[in-house]
Amino acid sequence: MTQHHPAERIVVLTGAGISRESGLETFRDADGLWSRHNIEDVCTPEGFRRDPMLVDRFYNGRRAELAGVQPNAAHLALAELERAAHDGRWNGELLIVTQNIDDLHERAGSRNVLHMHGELRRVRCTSCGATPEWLDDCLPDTPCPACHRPTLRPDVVWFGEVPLHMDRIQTALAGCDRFVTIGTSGTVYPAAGFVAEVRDHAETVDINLDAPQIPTLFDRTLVGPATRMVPQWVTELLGA
Ligand code: BV8
Repeated sequence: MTQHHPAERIVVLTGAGISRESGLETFRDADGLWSRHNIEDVCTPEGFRRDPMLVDRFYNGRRAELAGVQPNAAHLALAELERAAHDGRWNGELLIVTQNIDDLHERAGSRNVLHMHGELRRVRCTSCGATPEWLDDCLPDTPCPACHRPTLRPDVVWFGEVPLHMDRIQTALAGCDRFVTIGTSGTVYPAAGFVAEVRDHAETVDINLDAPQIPTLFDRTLVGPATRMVPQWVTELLGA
């Protein structure tokens, strides 16, 4: 069986900005989530211990919002690129590493997606470890469907917690030829540190509404809304 050698392996890192035009808020934009919520209260394990109802309500609100939005042209363009690899129209390989907890990449048709900060559509039982899919509200006294104890929490990675799939991500970063960040402010680590890890062996591209704070980190920067820039970048890639 001949080993498939893709001409190029691309890792895309997405952040809240790719979902902005679907109607989901970002964190650090002026109208973002952190303008109305205190990170320490809703995005740390200490905050959850202190006031689980406040945290559950924060995630219940975002989960409910998810039901009312659709993937946008940027999510769809990335799904098209993965399909082109699958159909042999592009001799490459694509992995999406997302900091987002929404499911818009999957709903756009992407399969090869790693949610390093977890998923809004799942909860996790701190007693038995079950991570059932969860589309409704979850409250501090909601019983776990597996062990029936009231010990469910959002299945997301809070500040101070270890991001998910880091070994698979590090392997993909070490072997990639192109690293593209889309809609991320590059403030949260370890995701924000990925570009520095790949600069010596991969072409680095930043796609963002604003020019990056440290432009020298990227070989190329495409400035504009994701729904315009990502389809343009994919068309250019497939046309090459
Ligand atoms: C860890 C939960 C150890 C789910 C989130 C000091 C120095 C360095 C690091 C640290 C430090 N002190 C503490 C740390 C560690 C800390 C950290 O990085 N803190 C920062 C704030 C300094 N990190 C951690 O604790 C992480 N864990 O380090 O463990 C470890 C490390 C390595 C290996 C093993 C163990 C855990 C971090 C995860 C925290 N959880 N979310 C949820 O509620 O969603 S973080 C949160 O921020 C989201 O996940 C979000 O995705 C993420 C990053 O934000 P962005 O996605 O970039 O969104 P943002 O609003 O910031 O930016 C939006 C961008 O889109 C903007 O640039 C905007 O211009 C652009 N945009 C807007 N509209 C559009 C657009 N672009 C294109 N088109 C548009 N239309």
